[in-house]
Amino acid sequence: MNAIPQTQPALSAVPSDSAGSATKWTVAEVEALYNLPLMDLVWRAQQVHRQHFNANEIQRSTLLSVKTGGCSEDCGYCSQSARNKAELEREKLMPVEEVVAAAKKAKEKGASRFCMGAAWRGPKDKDLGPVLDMVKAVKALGLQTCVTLGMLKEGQAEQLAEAGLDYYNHNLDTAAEFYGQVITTHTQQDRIDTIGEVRKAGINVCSGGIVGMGESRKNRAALIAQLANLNPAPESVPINNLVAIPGTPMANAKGIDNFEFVRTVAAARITMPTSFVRLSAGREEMSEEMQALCFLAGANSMFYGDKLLTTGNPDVERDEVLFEKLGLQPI
Ligand code: SAM
Ligand code: DTB
Ligand code: SF4
Repeated sequence: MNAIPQTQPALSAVPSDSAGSATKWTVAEVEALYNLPLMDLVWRAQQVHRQHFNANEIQRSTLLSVKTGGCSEDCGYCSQSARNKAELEREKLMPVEEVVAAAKKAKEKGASRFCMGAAWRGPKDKDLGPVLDMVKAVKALGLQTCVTLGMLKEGQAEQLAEAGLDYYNHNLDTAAEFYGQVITTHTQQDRIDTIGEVRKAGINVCSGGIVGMGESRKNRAALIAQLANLNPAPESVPINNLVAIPGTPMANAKGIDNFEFVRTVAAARITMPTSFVRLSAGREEMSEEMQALCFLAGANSMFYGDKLLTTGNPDVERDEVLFEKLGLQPI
């Protein structure tokens, strides 16, 4: 029998100063990854993934919106912006006991991390106290803790660190060049500054973005390069596929092709080899096969639980079936 020739992926896309301590990626280098044939791109992502992780393991985080709606910001994708017209019941900050009850359930169902989200531009000092109590109580259950509260003022990250916070989620969301078309009430630099505060306090950074908002491939590559060039790169990188919510300016966004989403996951994996890449919003609309492709491309984390913040997520039973079919184990 003839040996089947093994084609090697073109290795033109390598980071420009990979000999340096922090690997820097140019936008062109990340675009070159996107331009690889899909099989070669996924093969490369798999190789990188397996150097640093067990490819059969998936980390699971459960989300809870602890303060819903009425946000002052104008993020075009978000149901929780007071400026958007999405149908949503505003809710005050949840009592700590209710948060703890939800965290207990999440732990019983197999989540390892509990992420509490608040629809704020940033927390007022009076709001931070109850959130610190939530962090302490959830941590006491033996769960990793994560919060996403918007922009932090000096000193707030330290208070969160003292309460035992493990992760702070704050996404760069989209490329600097596209940011102003999605959000005008704060800048991407504001977000970078908050990530700096989080780092300074010694909390792990969870930062990623959203695709499918009408951005170009170059914009997507620029976002990935920017995340990878944060020094160090975020420990956790959520890749959200836009959930087009009626009443938001993005309600009729065209979205991106599934394979373009897979390419984005692969580019994140290759450029951030030791980070957890999270298959985030948009999973409810994805087939089992599409999700498996994302795992093959290096995604090794997901939101687990019937709800994201205000929109749906595959229910836990459906996810268990998928894990079983794919032989995936929780971390
Ligand atoms: N207010 C805080 C903030 O903006 O960081 C925390 C909550 S905010 C809803 C968290 C993240 O969810 C956003 O940065 C965005 O990446 C993601 N997100 C929000 N709405 C989304 C949607 N419709 N589709 C996909 N991702 C979304
Ligand atoms: C992240 O990157 N995605 C999560 C979490 N971090 C907070 C939120 C997704 C929200 C999707 C739309 C919604 O449910 O409102
Ligand atoms: Fe507010 Fe965050 Fe939604 Fe923007 S993404 S409107 S900051 S809750």
